Amino acid sequence: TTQGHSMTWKRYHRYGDIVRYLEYLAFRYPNMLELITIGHSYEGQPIKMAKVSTGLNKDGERKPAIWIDAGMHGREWIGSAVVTYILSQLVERNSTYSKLLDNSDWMILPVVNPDGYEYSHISDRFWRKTRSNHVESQEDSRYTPSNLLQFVTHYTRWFWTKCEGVDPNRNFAYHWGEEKEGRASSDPCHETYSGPFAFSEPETKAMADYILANKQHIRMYLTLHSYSQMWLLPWSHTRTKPSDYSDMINVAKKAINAIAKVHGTHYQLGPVTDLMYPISGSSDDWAKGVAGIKYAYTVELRDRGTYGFLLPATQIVPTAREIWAGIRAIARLVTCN
Ligand code: ING
Ligand code: ZN
Repeated sequence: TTQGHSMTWKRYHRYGDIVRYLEYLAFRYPNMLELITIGHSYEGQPIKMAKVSTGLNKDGERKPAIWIDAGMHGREWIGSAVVTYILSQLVERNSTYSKLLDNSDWMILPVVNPDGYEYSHISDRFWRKTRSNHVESQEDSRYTPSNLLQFVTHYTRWFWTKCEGVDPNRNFAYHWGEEKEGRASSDPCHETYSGPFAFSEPETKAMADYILANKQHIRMYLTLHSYSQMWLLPWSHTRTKPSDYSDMINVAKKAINAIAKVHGTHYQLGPVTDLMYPISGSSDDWAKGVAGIKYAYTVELRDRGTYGFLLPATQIVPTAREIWAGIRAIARLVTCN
């Protein structure tokens, strides 16, 4: 096309289109956008993060940054569409957002799990996990005369169920692998398999390494999921509240109020333990508990179940507009010293 990329926000795009758009932005706006390959997926795809910055602040220091990731779960396409929309606003409409960019840097990772994202486009629309294989290395997958039964059972189960992959949002190294009453499983064939060990997945490891190396600059951690329209805050692994819980709630309230003003969309606010169930090894808990980022949130985007993961593409722009309004409403609050 004449515009140099194929992103439309009128349909959902494959990972290749998203990467080409990031490359286009890096080429077209080299003074604002740096494209960083933070690692590679299990299947070898590059994991690309866009860092948006208009340079040092007036005191010659790096500006406080806001991190946003999406596409941790394959089937949750809306998140990646929303963050690329946010990127397009920040970068291609930078004069509108010059005040915002004077005070903050942005680190935007559109697809944390490119293997799962692509698999959900090509093979299984409802694929959630990564695409690694931790089962073949298990003992019962090798035949010996004494384990014939286990061997046959193993491969029968392997054939009929979806045992590949790990749930990235159970794979972070903070209270990892605690099953409790919650939804994290040690069964590789389960949707919420937490992996053989924390950060077993190259995708979560790459993200965590990058965040740790830059944690002193990051003031807010946002991870976009879908669906159910909720603005969730830590802790996710326990019903205990963080000591600065009221600060976190106050900021989040401003976000959901700003969201509601755009199209009247209502987002519920609370810890995931109240609104859903306790979960161990999630990225928001890790961002707060290990990386020490005070404002760490998981946002569950549209809708509330009418279409669920199959959210029509006509809702990309409305969803993106309201979420961008919500994030802008709190960006200044979290970045002023
Ligand atoms: N939901 C999240 C999940 O990973 C969640 C819910 C929120 C977990 C916050 C942990 C922390 O299960 C989706 N849709 O993935
Ligand atoms: Zn998710």
